[in-house]
Amino acid sequence: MRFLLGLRKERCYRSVLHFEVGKPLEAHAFEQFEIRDTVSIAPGVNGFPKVVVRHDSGHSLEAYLYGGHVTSWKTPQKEELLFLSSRAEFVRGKAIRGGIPIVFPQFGPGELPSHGIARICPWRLTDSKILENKDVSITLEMDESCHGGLLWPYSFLVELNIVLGSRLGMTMRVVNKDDELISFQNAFHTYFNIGNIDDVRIRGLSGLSYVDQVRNRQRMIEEDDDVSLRGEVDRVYMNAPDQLTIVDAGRRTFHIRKNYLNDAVLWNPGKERGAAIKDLEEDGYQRMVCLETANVLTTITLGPGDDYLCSQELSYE
Ligand code: TA6
Repeated sequence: MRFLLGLRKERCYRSVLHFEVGKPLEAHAFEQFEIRDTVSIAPGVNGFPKVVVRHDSGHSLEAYLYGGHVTSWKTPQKEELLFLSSRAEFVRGKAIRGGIPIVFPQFGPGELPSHGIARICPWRLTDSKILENKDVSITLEMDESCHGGLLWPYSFLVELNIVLGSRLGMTMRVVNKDDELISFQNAFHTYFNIGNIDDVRIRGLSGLSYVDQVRNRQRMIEEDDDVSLRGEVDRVYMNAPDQLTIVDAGRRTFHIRKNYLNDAVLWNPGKERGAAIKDLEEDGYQRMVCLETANVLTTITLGPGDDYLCSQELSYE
């Protein structure tokens, strides 16, 4: 693995007037990856294929091939740990609101659709297995063929390995298959399911410098050990520590561990902005918090043939 941080390559994006998102995927194309009582492929909302994974501990998850998108992660007591909007739209060309969208190769506004193309492309299931420690692993991948090579004019591969045990591990591997440098941003844009935003505190951010997206991208320093969210919050924390915590008072605590992801994004739209998001319920903002492990202010640049790996691991108590 070899990668350079911080370089940005300028390249003209092809102008695309009409964009068709990949070819439709059929669940039965991936039946060979089913494992009895452990991994199954089923039609999800609007017939979009989803992979359902069950672990011996009773934990389960669902991942849509559309977007390589984990939409559900449940405890053995069937309590949902991720927030998924009941108004989420499962339509081609639109991202699913909630779960764990994969952001790649662009985070913010730019030439590409918001948060890039990975979350609006069909992915393929390429592997499933039960590991020696009994955790269940599935692997999905996407490349330029998923969007016809139109939106991002490079040859690449993104592999997403998802491991379910009593924790949820996700590893993203990006391979540069082009003969030029590629530069990108990426993120696991996790929507955590919480009781009420007023009761939530984030730990691990104290002392960090952040860009405040709701205050004209001002640079600020986080002064709080326990960060609360009042109103709209949209911040990119630089050089965030690899261990972060969400305390959802009286309910549960989430632990987030990241590797080779430099930044952490904290987002909640608050009441007014939340109400303006069509695919979010009016009170949806109260029941979700996004704490994203990301490269936003950091850009990853890969030379031809090089690859890059990063991961996050989620657990709770
Ligand atoms: O990650 C934070 C953020 O970029 C916010 O600025 C907010 O707009 C959010 O993600 C959701 O973006 P989306 O494109 O999914 O509506």
